[in-house]
Amino acid sequence: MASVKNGDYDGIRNQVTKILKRPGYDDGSIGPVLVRLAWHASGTYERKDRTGGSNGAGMRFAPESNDGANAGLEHARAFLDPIAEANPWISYADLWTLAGVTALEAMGGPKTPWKPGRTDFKSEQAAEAYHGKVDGRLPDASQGAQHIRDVFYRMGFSDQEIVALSGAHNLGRCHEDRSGFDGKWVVNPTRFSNQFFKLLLTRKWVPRKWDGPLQYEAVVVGEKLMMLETDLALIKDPEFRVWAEKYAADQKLFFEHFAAAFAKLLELGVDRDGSGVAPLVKGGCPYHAG
Ligand code: DDH
Repeated sequence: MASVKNGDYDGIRNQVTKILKRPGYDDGSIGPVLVRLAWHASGTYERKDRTGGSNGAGMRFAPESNDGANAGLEHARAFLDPIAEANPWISYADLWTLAGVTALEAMGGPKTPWKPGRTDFKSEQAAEAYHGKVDGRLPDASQGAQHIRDVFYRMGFSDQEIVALSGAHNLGRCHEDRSGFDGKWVVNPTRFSNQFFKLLLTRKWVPRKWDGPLQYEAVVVGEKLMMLETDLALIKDPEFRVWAEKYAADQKLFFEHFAAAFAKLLELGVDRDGSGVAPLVKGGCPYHAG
């Protein structure tokens, strides 16, 4: 991998775009798992004490790297390592989040505003001193609306933003050896769209009969699609359902809301100082603390 000039983030975007296609891996693209990496790197945020979030790239260290919810993301990180090694000037925290927005756009999704400035923890001890323990903060797919709200309200998201973000399940698939779940949500999982919401609302979802954890399948010949308990909560809960219906009917609205909520997610806990750098100071940037 060649290097690009210090500060050339478009050059990094190009390098990410070039490695997305990967015949033989899942559905032929590493795009979905890169989006998931950006989300899990950021989704540990706790607004009360301003810990967690993408700054620091704590997932390189235990216990975050060993969190069951992050199983499989070692592949996503490894896919990006050659870019990190060729360009030591970019932080892992910036690279992971930039790769997520780049992959989303390359798969037909909206352009998500993204800013650099994240810095990296130097060690596991530094990560723990700053964040405390962030493992166990990501959502559990076997639970319902209350759990989803507990997790996303903790980060400062609204019901509308929760439903928009959940539309990321237009992409990728579940892997039995990672989460225990199996299958994809939509027919074309490497193309971003509002299909997830359309399928959620129009198919009859029944529990799959298998030895694995509870998940749902639609009984339509020729389609082998799945939903998680947390996905179904988006239509069972009346407030969530209002947004699921709007997004199923209006892809443009979904894209706008998704890009805004995804950008907000990637910014959580990234408190930049006057020079545009987000220092790893306990409790966030001293200028904003309190
Ligand atoms: Fe997700 N997700 N996700 N998800 N997610 C999985 C895969 C992917 C939950 C559980 C799972 C978001 C929200 C939730 C993506 C993006 C996003 C898998 C399967 C599980 C389980 C993992 C595996 O086996 O490899 C739960 C629960 C929630 C919830 O909100 C309650 C959000 C907000 C996003 C986002 O990006 C904004 C993507 C992409 C994937 C596909 C990954 C892949 O490898 O393919």
